[in-house]
Amino acid sequence: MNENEYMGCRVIHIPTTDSTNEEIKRLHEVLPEGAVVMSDTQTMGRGRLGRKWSSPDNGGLWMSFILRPDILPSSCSGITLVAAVSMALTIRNITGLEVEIKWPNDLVVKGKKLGGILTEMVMKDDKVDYIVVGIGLNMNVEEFPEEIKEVATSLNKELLNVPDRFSLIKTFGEFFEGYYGNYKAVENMSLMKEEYERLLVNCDREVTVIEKSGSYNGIARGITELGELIVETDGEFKTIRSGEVSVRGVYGYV
Ligand code: BT5
Repeated sequence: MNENEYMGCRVIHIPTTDSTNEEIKRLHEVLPEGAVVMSDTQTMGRGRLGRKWSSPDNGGLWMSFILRPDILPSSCSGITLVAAVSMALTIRNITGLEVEIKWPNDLVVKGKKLGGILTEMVMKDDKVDYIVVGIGLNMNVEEFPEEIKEVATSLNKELLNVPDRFSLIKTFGEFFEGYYGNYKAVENMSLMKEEYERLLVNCDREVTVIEKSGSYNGIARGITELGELIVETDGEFKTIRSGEVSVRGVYGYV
Protein backbone atom coordinates (compact mmCIF):
# COMPACT_ATOMS: atom_id res chain seq x y z
CA MET A 1 0.00 0.00 0.00
CA ASN A 2 1.23 3.53 -0.74
CA GLU A 3 2.27 6.04 1.86
CA ASN A 4 -0.58 8.44 2.69
CA GLU A 5 -0.73 11.47 0.45
CA TYR A 6 -2.78 13.82 2.57
CA MET A 7 -4.59 11.89 5.34
CA GLY A 8 -2.64 12.56 8.49
CA CYS A 9 -0.38 15.04 6.64
CA ARG A 10 -0.54 16.88 9.92
CA VAL A 11 -1.48 15.34 13.28
CA ILE A 12 -2.16 17.83 16.05
CA HIS A 13 -2.01 16.05 19.39
CA ILE A 14 -3.50 17.91 22.35
CA PRO A 15 -4.04 16.76 25.95
CA THR A 16 -7.64 17.94 26.29
CA THR A 17 -10.46 19.68 24.43
CA ASP A 18 -14.23 19.96 24.52
CA SER A 19 -14.59 17.93 21.31
CA THR A 20 -12.08 17.28 18.52
CA ASN A 21 -14.85 18.07 15.99
CA GLU A 22 -15.16 21.54 17.56
CA GLU A 23 -11.36 21.91 17.57
CA ILE A 24 -11.28 21.28 13.80
CA LYS A 25 -14.06 23.85 13.27
CA ARG A 26 -12.10 26.47 15.22
CA LEU A 27 -8.95 25.77 13.19
CA HIS A 28 -10.57 25.06 9.80
CA GLU A 29 -9.16 28.11 8.02
CA VAL A 30 -5.56 27.04 8.50
CA LEU A 31 -5.91 23.29 8.14
CA PRO A 32 -5.16 21.45 4.88
CA GLU A 33 -7.32 18.53 3.80
CA GLY A 34 -6.54 15.43 5.82
CA ALA A 35 -5.21 17.25 8.90
CA VAL A 36 -6.03 15.36 12.09
CA VAL A 37 -6.70 16.60 15.61
CA MET A 38 -6.33 13.98 18.31
CA SER A 39 -6.96 14.58 22.01
CA ASP A 40 -6.18 12.43 25.05
CA THR A 41 -9.58 13.27 26.50
CA GLN A 42 -12.73 15.24 25.60
CA THR A 43 -14.84 17.10 28.13
CA MET A 44 -17.86 17.31 25.80
CA GLY A 45 -17.42 14.43 23.37
CA ARG A 46 -20.51 14.16 21.18
CA GLY A 47 -22.37 11.47 19.29
CA ARG A 48 -25.11 12.09 16.74
CA LEU A 49 -28.31 14.01 17.57
CA GLY A 50 -26.72 15.63 20.62
CA ARG A 51 -25.91 12.33 22.34
CA LYS A 52 -22.89 12.15 24.64
CA TRP A 53 -19.67 10.36 23.77
CA SER A 54 -17.71 9.11 26.77
CA SER A 55 -14.00 9.95 26.20
CA PRO A 56 -11.95 9.11 29.31
CA ASP A 57 -8.36 10.31 29.57
CA ASN A 58 -6.07 8.07 27.50
CA GLY A 59 -8.96 5.64 27.10
CA GLY A 60 -9.04 5.68 23.35
CA LEU A 61 -8.52 7.30 20.02
CA TRP A 62 -10.56 10.50 20.01
CA MET A 63 -9.81 12.14 16.69
CA SER A 64 -11.27 14.27 13.92
CA PHE A 65 -10.08 15.26 10.47
CA ILE A 66 -11.05 17.81 7.85
CA LEU A 67 -12.08 17.17 4.24
CA ARG A 68 -12.79 19.63 1.45
CA PRO A 69 -14.49 17.55 -1.25
CA ASP A 70 -16.13 19.03 -4.31
CA ILE A 71 -19.35 17.03 -3.89
CA LEU A 72 -23.03 17.79 -3.42
CA PRO A 73 -24.24 18.39 0.15
CA SER A 74 -26.57 15.41 -0.30
CA SER A 75 -23.56 13.13 -0.87
CA CYS A 76 -21.92 14.00 2.45
CA SER A 77 -23.71 11.48 4.66
CA GLY A 78 -22.00 8.67 2.74
CA ILE A 79 -18.61 9.81 4.09
CA THR A 80 -19.62 8.28 7.44
CA LEU A 81 -19.91 4.90 5.74
CA VAL A 82 -16.58 5.39 3.97
CA ALA A 83 -14.92 6.13 7.33
CA ALA A 84 -16.65 3.15 8.98
CA VAL A 85 -15.33 0.69 6.36
CA SER A 86 -11.85 2.23 6.54
CA MET A 87 -11.65 2.01 10.34
CA ALA A 88 -13.14 -1.50 10.51
CA LEU A 89 -10.53 -2.70 7.99
CA THR A 90 -7.75 -0.82 9.82
CA ILE A 91 -8.45 -2.63 13.09
CA ARG A 92 -8.92 -5.98 11.35
CA ASN A 93 -5.64 -5.48 9.51
CA ILE A 94 -3.59 -4.45 12.55
CA THR A 95 -5.11 -6.72 15.20
CA GLY A 96 -7.02 -9.50 13.43
CA LEU A 97 -10.09 -8.63 15.50
CA GLU A 98 -13.34 -9.21 13.57
CA VAL A 99 -14.73 -5.71 13.66
CA GLU A 100 -18.13 -5.28 12.03
CA ILE A 101 -20.32 -2.28 11.24
CA LYS A 102 -23.76 -1.57 12.64
CA TRP A 103 -25.43 0.70 10.11
CA PRO A 104 -24.58 3.45 9.61
CA ASN A 105 -21.74 4.47 11.92
CA ASP A 106 -21.03 2.02 14.74
CA LEU A 107 -17.93 -0.15 14.94
CA VAL A 108 -18.89 -3.39 16.62
CA VAL A 109 -17.01 -6.34 18.11
CA LYS A 110 -18.85 -9.46 19.28
CA GLY A 111 -22.10 -7.52 19.35
CA LYS A 112 -20.75 -4.63 21.42
CA LYS A 113 -19.92 -1.04 20.44
CA LEU A 114 -16.20 -0.41 20.07
CA GLY A 115 -16.44 2.94 18.34
CA GLY A 116 -18.54 5.44 16.48
CA ILE A 117 -18.32 8.10 13.80
CA LEU A 118 -19.77 11.59 13.71
CA THR A 119 -19.65 13.43 10.38
CA GLU A 120 -20.57 17.10 10.23
CA MET A 121 -20.88 19.25 7.12
CA VAL A 122 -20.35 23.00 7.05
CA MET A 123 -21.92 24.88 4.13
CA LYS A 124 -21.01 28.18 2.50
CA ASP A 125 -23.02 29.79 -0.35
CA ASP A 126 -25.10 26.61 -0.83
CA LYS A 127 -21.98 24.52 -1.29
CA VAL A 128 -19.97 22.22 0.93
CA ASP A 129 -17.29 24.37 2.56
CA TYR A 130 -15.71 21.55 4.55
CA ILE A 131 -16.55 18.33 6.36
CA VAL A 132 -15.42 17.21 9.80
CA VAL A 133 -15.21 13.47 10.42
CA GLY A 134 -14.87 12.50 14.09
CA ILE A 135 -13.98 8.98 15.16
CA GLY A 136 -14.10 7.63 18.69
CA LEU A 137 -12.51 4.26 19.34
CA ASN A 138 -12.31 2.68 22.81
CA MET A 139 -8.82 1.31 23.34
CA ASN A 140 -7.95 1.25 27.05
CA VAL A 141 -11.24 1.81 28.83
CA GLU A 142 -11.29 -0.02 32.16
CA GLU A 143 -14.81 0.86 33.22
CA PHE A 144 -17.66 2.33 31.21
CA PRO A 145 -20.38 4.58 32.63
CA GLU A 146 -23.37 2.62 33.96
CA GLU A 147 -25.65 3.49 31.02
CA ILE A 148 -23.37 1.95 28.36
CA LYS A 149 -21.71 -0.82 30.37
CA GLU A 150 -23.77 -3.57 28.74
CA VAL A 151 -23.32 -2.41 25.15
CA ALA A 152 -19.77 -1.02 24.97
CA THR A 153 -16.40 -2.69 24.60
CA SER A 154 -12.79 -1.62 24.25
CA LEU A 155 -9.72 -3.04 22.48
CA ASN A 156 -8.06 -3.93 25.82
CA LYS A 157 -11.02 -6.15 26.68
CA GLU A 158 -10.71 -8.05 23.39
CA LEU A 159 -6.91 -8.16 22.83
CA LEU A 160 -3.69 -8.76 24.73
CA ASN A 161 -1.75 -6.17 22.74
CA VAL A 162 -3.47 -2.88 22.06
CA PRO A 163 -1.90 -1.02 19.11
CA ASP A 164 -0.79 2.59 19.50
CA ARG A 165 -2.91 5.46 18.25
CA PHE A 166 -0.42 6.71 15.66
CA SER A 167 -0.21 3.38 13.83
CA LEU A 168 -4.02 3.27 13.75
CA ILE A 169 -4.12 6.78 12.25
CA LYS A 170 -1.51 5.89 9.63
CA THR A 171 -3.19 2.67 8.46
CA PHE A 172 -6.62 4.33 8.61
CA GLY A 173 -5.27 7.06 6.31
CA GLU A 174 -4.14 4.49 3.75
CA PHE A 175 -7.53 2.74 3.64
CA PHE A 176 -9.50 5.99 3.77
CA GLU A 177 -7.65 7.65 0.89
CA GLY A 178 -8.49 4.72 -1.39
CA TYR A 179 -12.18 4.45 -0.49
CA TYR A 180 -12.73 8.22 -0.28
CA GLY A 181 -11.16 8.66 -3.73
CA ASN A 182 -13.59 6.10 -5.16
CA TYR A 183 -16.53 7.63 -3.32
CA LYS A 184 -15.78 11.13 -4.62
CA ALA A 185 -15.38 9.87 -8.19
CA VAL A 186 -18.98 8.61 -8.38
CA GLU A 187 -20.53 10.34 -5.33
CA ASN A 188 -22.11 7.10 -4.18
CA MET A 189 -21.28 3.76 -2.57
CA SER A 190 -21.38 1.69 -5.77
CA LEU A 191 -17.63 0.98 -5.74
CA MET A 192 -17.63 -0.15 -2.10
CA LYS A 193 -21.16 -1.39 -1.46
CA GLU A 194 -20.03 -5.03 -1.43
CA GLU A 195 -17.25 -4.33 1.05
CA TYR A 196 -19.62 -2.42 3.33
CA GLU A 197 -22.22 -5.21 3.21
CA ARG A 198 -19.55 -7.83 3.96
CA LEU A 199 -18.84 -5.96 7.20
CA LEU A 200 -22.48 -5.14 8.00
CA VAL A 201 -23.48 -6.90 11.21
CA ASN A 202 -27.19 -6.16 10.64
CA CYS A 203 -27.31 -8.05 7.33
CA ASP A 204 -30.24 -10.50 7.29
CA ARG A 205 -30.97 -9.80 10.96
CA GLU A 206 -34.24 -8.70 12.46
CA VAL A 207 -34.14 -5.01 13.35
CA THR A 208 -36.44 -2.46 14.90
CA VAL A 209 -36.64 0.79 12.98
CA ILE A 210 -37.50 3.68 15.29
CA GLU A 211 -38.98 6.69 13.51
CA LYS A 212 -40.48 9.86 14.94
CA SER A 213 -43.93 8.60 14.01
CA GLY A 214 -43.48 5.13 15.54
CA SER A 215 -41.50 1.94 15.11
CA TYR A 216 -41.68 -1.31 13.15
CA ASN A 217 -39.71 -4.53 12.77
CA GLY A 218 -38.15 -5.91 9.62
CA ILE A 219 -35.12 -7.73 8.24
CA ALA A 220 -32.10 -5.64 7.22
CA ARG A 221 -31.08 -6.67 3.71
CA GLY A 222 -28.10 -4.43 2.89
CA ILE A 223 -27.61 -0.89 1.63
CA THR A 224 -28.47 1.08 -1.49
CA GLU A 225 -25.83 2.91 -3.54
CA LEU A 226 -26.77 6.04 -1.59
CA GLY A 227 -25.86 4.31 1.67
CA GLU A 228 -29.45 3.91 2.86
CA LEU A 229 -30.35 0.75 4.81
CA ILE A 230 -32.74 -1.63 3.02
CA VAL A 231 -35.29 -3.16 5.40
CA GLU A 232 -37.77 -5.83 4.33
CA THR A 233 -41.04 -5.53 6.17
CA ASP A 234 -44.36 -7.20 5.30
CA GLY A 235 -42.94 -8.29 1.94
CA GLU A 236 -42.04 -4.72 1.07
CA PHE A 237 -38.57 -3.16 0.82
CA LYS A 238 -38.14 0.18 2.58
CA THR A 239 -35.03 2.36 2.37
CA ILE A 240 -33.92 4.24 5.45
CA ARG A 241 -31.74 7.33 5.49
CA SER A 242 -29.32 7.90 8.33
CA GLY A 243 -30.09 10.86 10.54
CA GLU A 244 -33.81 10.25 10.41
CA VAL A 245 -34.18 7.06 12.37
CA SER A 246 -32.50 4.69 14.83
CA VAL A 247 -32.06 1.03 14.08
CA ARG A 248 -31.73 -1.53 16.87
CA GLY A 249 -31.49 -5.27 16.98
CA VAL A 250 -34.76 -6.85 18.02
CA TYR A 251 -32.97 -8.97 20.62
CA GLY A 252 -30.41 -6.41 21.81
CA TYR A 253 -28.04 -3.73 20.59
CA VAL A 254 -27.35 -5.34 17.19
C1 BT5 B 1 -21.57 7.96 17.66
O1 BT5 B 1 -22.79 8.57 17.89
O2 BT5 B 1 -21.36 6.78 17.80
C2 BT5 B 1 -20.49 8.92 17.21
C3 BT5 B 1 -19.36 9.04 18.19
C4 BT5 B 1 -18.27 9.94 17.69
C5 BT5 B 1 -17.26 10.24 18.74
C6 BT5 B 1 -16.08 10.99 18.19
S1 BT5 B 1 -14.76 11.11 19.33
C7 BT5 B 1 -13.96 12.26 18.35
C8 BT5 B 1 -15.02 13.19 17.81
N1 BT5 B 1 -15.31 14.26 18.73
C9 BT5 B 1 -16.57 14.21 19.18
O3 BT5 B 1 -17.07 15.04 19.99
N2 BT5 B 1 -17.21 13.16 18.65
C10 BT5 B 1 -16.35 12.43 17.74
P1 BT5 B 1 -24.16 7.80 18.17
O4 BT5 B 1 -24.40 6.77 17.09
O5 BT5 B 1 -25.16 8.88 18.34
O6 BT5 B 1 -23.92 7.02 19.52
C11 BT5 B 1 -23.90 7.66 20.75
C12 BT5 B 1 -24.28 6.62 21.82
O7 BT5 B 1 -23.19 5.69 21.99
C13 BT5 B 1 -24.52 7.22 23.20
O8 BT5 B 1 -25.85 7.65 23.34
C14 BT5 B 1 -24.19 6.04 24.12
O9 BT5 B 1 -25.28 5.15 24.20
C15 BT5 B 1 -23.09 5.31 23.36
N3 BT5 B 1 -21.74 5.68 23.83
C16 BT5 B 1 -21.28 6.85 24.36
N4 BT5 B 1 -19.97 6.80 24.60
C17 BT5 B 1 -19.56 5.57 24.21
C18 BT5 B 1 -18.29 4.90 24.20
N5 BT5 B 1 -17.16 5.49 24.60
N6 BT5 B 1 -18.26 3.63 23.72
C19 BT5 B 1 -19.38 3.00 23.30
N7 BT5 B 1 -20.59 3.57 23.28
C20 BT5 B 1 -20.68 4.84 23.72
